[in-house]
Amino acid sequence: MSYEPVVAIAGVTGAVGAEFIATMDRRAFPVRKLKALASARSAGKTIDFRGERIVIEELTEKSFEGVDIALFSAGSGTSRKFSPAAVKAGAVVIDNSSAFRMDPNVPLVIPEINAGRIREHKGIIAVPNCSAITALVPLWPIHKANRIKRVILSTYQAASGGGAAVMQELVESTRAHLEGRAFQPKAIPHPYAFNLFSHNTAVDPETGYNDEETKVIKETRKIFEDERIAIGVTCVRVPVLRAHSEAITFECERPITEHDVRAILANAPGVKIVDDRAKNYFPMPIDASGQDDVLVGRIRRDLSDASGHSISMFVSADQLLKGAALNAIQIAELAQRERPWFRGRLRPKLTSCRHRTLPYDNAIHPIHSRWQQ
Ligand code: NAP
Ligand code: 2RA
Repeated sequence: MSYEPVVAIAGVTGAVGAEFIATMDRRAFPVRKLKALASARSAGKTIDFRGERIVIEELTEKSFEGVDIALFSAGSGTSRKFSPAAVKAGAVVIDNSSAFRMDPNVPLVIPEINAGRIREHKGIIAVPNCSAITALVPLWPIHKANRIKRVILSTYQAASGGGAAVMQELVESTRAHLEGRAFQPKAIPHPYAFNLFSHNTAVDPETGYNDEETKVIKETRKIFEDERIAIGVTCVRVPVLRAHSEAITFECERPITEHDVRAILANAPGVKIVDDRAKNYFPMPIDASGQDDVLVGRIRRDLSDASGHSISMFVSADQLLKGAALNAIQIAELAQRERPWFRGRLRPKLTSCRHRTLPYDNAIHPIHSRWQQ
């Protein structure tokens, strides 16, 4: 008999929450029962899931009785406050916020890179920052083939990265601008229509780096398990509704050509090459939106490095999907498939499976082919 978990979504009314529902449906993720959780503001509203109308409940510490998998996407404060109760109730928390990412006891997982880390969880598995995921899915197979010493990346981050309210602000401020009306910014601190601005997270007065940039640097080192990798990041919010893009230049330990990179990425899980010089057709957020892969193009030699160790490229990915909901559901699929590694109710089976080899023990592992179908 197949195992069907009880799933709770904390933040079901948000931009990521809506994609949890859509992604579970699209991938036919087995769900015995869905608990829809949000703030008191949304309690009593309903969502539709697989033909059923589900009433949204206020998230409280009592929300997790009988829950196997708790998908959190309601801000880091909410994750910090309620995840312990979910873990105590026996659920595995898959958290999209930054609350636990750098906790040494919490695996920080991009399944295409380090799926095996899931086995080490103590109740919480963290989904990395979406700008980090977008860069690291294509950089990892290159790093495996020829260690990357240094990365410089600049982001072009969509409104959707800031949540439903920021998307709405982009639409409303653009409409107001076109109609010649004044618009008072509410969700972000700057005018958004026909503008861009440095990422709207706090800036460290000492270093000049904002929180988003610091997350990319720290999380890359944790996921790659490489503290020596040198990273320079500039994060910028652009007036694109959905899907982040990034200009990335990287330097490898040994010489590397654009042909090497294309050959590596041609078979890389979660990557699609979009690189048509003749048609000047490269990754665009409009093409990245609503699909699972990180689109990679403009693969070319970095002319500023005469040694031939450096490559530049441009990528786009739907950060609501691969940067958040899809990555979380991929983790849930692995955890569900390997459910003896769960805690709580499923813990009794753990002992008998402790020494079993998982299918994803190698860095690039066989189950990727199934994800790509
Ligand atoms: P959003 O559209 O603003 O949605 C926020 C959600 O959190 C809503 O469902 C909201 O419920 C709920 N919420 C807020 N405060 C709550 C509380 N005290 N108790 C219970 N629920 C509460 O934001 P989002 O873009 O979906 O992002 C949510 C989380 O995912 C954040 O931690 C964000 O950093 C992370 N994340 C987002 C992205 C992205 O691309 N957007 C990518 C990676 C990670 P109400 O509707 O009831 O207020
Ligand atoms: C952003 N990284 O785009 C975030 C998603 N929460 O702001």
